[in-house]
Amino acid sequence: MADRDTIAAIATAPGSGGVGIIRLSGPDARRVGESITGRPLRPRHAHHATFRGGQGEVLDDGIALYFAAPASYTGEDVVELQGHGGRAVLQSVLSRCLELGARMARPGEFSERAFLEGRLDLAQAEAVADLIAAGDARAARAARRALDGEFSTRVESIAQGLLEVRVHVEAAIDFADEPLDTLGGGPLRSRMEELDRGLAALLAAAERGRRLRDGLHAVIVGPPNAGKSSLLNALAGRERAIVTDVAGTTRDLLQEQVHVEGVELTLVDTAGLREGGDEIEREGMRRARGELARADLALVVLDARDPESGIAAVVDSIEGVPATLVVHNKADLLPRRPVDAAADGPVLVSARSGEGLDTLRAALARAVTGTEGVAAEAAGGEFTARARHVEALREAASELGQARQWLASEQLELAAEALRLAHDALGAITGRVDADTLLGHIFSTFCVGK
Ligand SMILES: Nc1nc2c(ncn2[C@@H]2O[C@H](COP(=O)(O)OP(=O)(O)O)[C@@H](O)[C@H]2O)c(=O)[nH]1
Ligand SMILES: [Mg+2]
Repeated sequence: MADRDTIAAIATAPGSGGVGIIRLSGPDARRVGESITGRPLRPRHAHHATFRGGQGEVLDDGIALYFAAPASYTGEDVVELQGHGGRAVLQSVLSRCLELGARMARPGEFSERAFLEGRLDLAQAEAVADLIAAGDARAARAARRALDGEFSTRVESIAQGLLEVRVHVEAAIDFADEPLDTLGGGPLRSRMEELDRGLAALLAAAERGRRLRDGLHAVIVGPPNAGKSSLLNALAGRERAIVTDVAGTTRDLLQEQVHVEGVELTLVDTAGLREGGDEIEREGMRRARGELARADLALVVLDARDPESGIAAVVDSIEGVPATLVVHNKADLLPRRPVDAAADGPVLVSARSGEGLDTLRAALARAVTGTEGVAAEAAGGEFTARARHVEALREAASELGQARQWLASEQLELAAEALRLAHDALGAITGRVDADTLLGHIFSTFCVGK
């Protein structure tokens, strides 16, 4: 790593703030920091210093911190110059760093170096970005757990199990004349079954983690005038959509990001679905149906006074949407309330009075992460994940399934290959793939006398 260059960037958000931080990482970080401050920098010591330009002119003053490799975020020498949080000031200090030989960092390059130096694995590095982007406390907690390695540890533990199974299978190949059962086939099979179950559980958790990170695409549908736009406004907490008592008011799609109980939702308001309408309205309905094709959830809004008549127009278009949540709106207009609200029945709300909205929010949050997600959050075991992770886990699960089939028909070489692919898929999540691991294990743990 000695040939790596030194990078610099403004680490604080653009705009003005009380404090602004310039971060340097790399072999020259200390030299650059010492030139700017004109004083030696001791590791892990806060130095009050004047930051100076090339002519000795004062650019700013503040605190300089030096973290000696490997005990730093990136694992390299790191210097932080904390000055005043103004753009011009920070820019002038940054320019001085570049004059002294540092290079502008690319986005994410500090975390990339942390990964390359083994300070973080890939899933953790991704969690850093997710933590910064987290829109609320629940998503932030989940990203924090992924960053702490909760997800990576579970991946690693299954990868370790796969490794042991691979070692066993590879060794058995050398004794191909003997039946597998005399070579420990029974325990091997049950071990693989156990790994299969572990992988399925981890996949489900990662799937929830992905929804928690990416949010959920929920499309509001229903007949005209049921109060779809009013409900969007009520959930968004602002008058986003135009509401009138003229049927066919909403024609275009309207999107709004909404947070419910820590989960991010993209709510899409659509034109009411009904027969007829003018050309614009029909185009609106066409768009509504198109939007439903990529929805995770259909939020079906019906008039509580007459839910049955509205549902007919909607029922065909929500076919194929993975989840549906039915809402009966305008509860305030009901002469009397139904007494038995079933837990999984329609949610009764009034977009006008706000009644029932909390129940609706809870139902939406459950729809995103499922009841397991709510339990996982309560147990403090939720973590964020990305589509890439979910894909890799799926691939690992499918290869492991293949391997079990090959093993059942005693096709050891094919089983070994499928296990290798499963193992590689898991390795891609944390970025810790190396062929030598297997070789190392085979030679260190087995003595087959050959
Ligand atoms: N009383 C009452 N009226 C509502 C409620 N929600 C919507 N409305 C009214 O119903 C009409 C249609 O509402 P809108 O949101 O435009 O319905 P959309 O066509 O489904 O989008 C408007 O006059 C709203 O003020 C509600 O909960 N209670
Ligand atoms: Mg509308």
